[in-house]
Amino acid sequence: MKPLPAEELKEKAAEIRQEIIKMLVLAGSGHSAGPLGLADIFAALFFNILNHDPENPHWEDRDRFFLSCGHVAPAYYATLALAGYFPMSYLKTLRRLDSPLQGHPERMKLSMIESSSGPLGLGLAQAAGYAYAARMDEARFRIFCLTSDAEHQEGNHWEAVMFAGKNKLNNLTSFIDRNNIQISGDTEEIMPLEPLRDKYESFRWNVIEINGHDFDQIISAVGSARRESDKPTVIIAKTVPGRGVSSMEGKYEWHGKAPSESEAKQALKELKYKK
Ligand SMILES: Cc1ncc(C[n+]2csc(CCOP(=O)(O)OP(=O)(O)O)c2C)c(N)n1
Ligand SMILES: [Mg+2]
Repeated sequence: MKPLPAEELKEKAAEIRQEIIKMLVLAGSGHSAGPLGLADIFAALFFNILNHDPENPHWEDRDRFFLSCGHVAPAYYATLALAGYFPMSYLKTLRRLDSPLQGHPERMKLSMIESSSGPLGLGLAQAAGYAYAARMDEARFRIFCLTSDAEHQEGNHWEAVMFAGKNKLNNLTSFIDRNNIQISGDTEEIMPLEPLRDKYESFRWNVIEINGHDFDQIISAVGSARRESDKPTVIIAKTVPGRGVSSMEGKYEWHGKAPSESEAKQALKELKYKK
């Protein structure tokens, strides 16, 4: 796909956020905070960074994207629909029993995605294994992973961090959604994750910290990752959970809750795209 400039990415992110709200209110359940906070990163990935072709989803040279924190599925689904992977009408079926769009992404129902996810802490191991195999194959594509911050409380995630560092997987770029919330509160109160930078550096990773709502920073961080010759890169993206909806911003209570009809109406008003 042709990369979109930052101004158009802003518009795409606004559309993603609106679709998230519309999907969630119809479904009557699901995750609001994480998906809204990640809309900018999804827009940057699928409309600028990734080398992919929605008309040829299994193209061999496509970049591979692994969504590790599957509960942010509404943002992923809205992005895939807007990119043209499936009709927008699918979004109305979120979480229905017969829908391809389950509460967490399921590869058996959506063949264009690389993996199913939902159980936290598994995606980086999948992405790192793929990156290792891709290097053996001398493949030209790159491997991307999106993880949440609370996934860093899972032991097996750190095995993948160790494996990727040891094997100098410079074809692997992982994002952390550093929104400081998890299901029941603040990450630093429940199980402190800091200092994240030092931890990754000690596992031999290249670490970049950015504002996860700034398109120039997101794109330029991936540019530096591409230039890295012997380390995997982690991009610690600081985001605001619930971004764009004032009543949800920064509140862990919106981790796994859908808006009511009146809340959704208000949210959609706030999310109208302004140039
Ligand atoms: C292995 C595992 N344990 C527990 C859960 C239940 N669970 C879903 S999301 C979540 C934590 C949410 O924190 P984070 O991943 O940072 O997501 P955010 O709230 O920022 O969207 C938990 C414990 C799960 N999906 N997988
Ligand atoms: Mg979080």
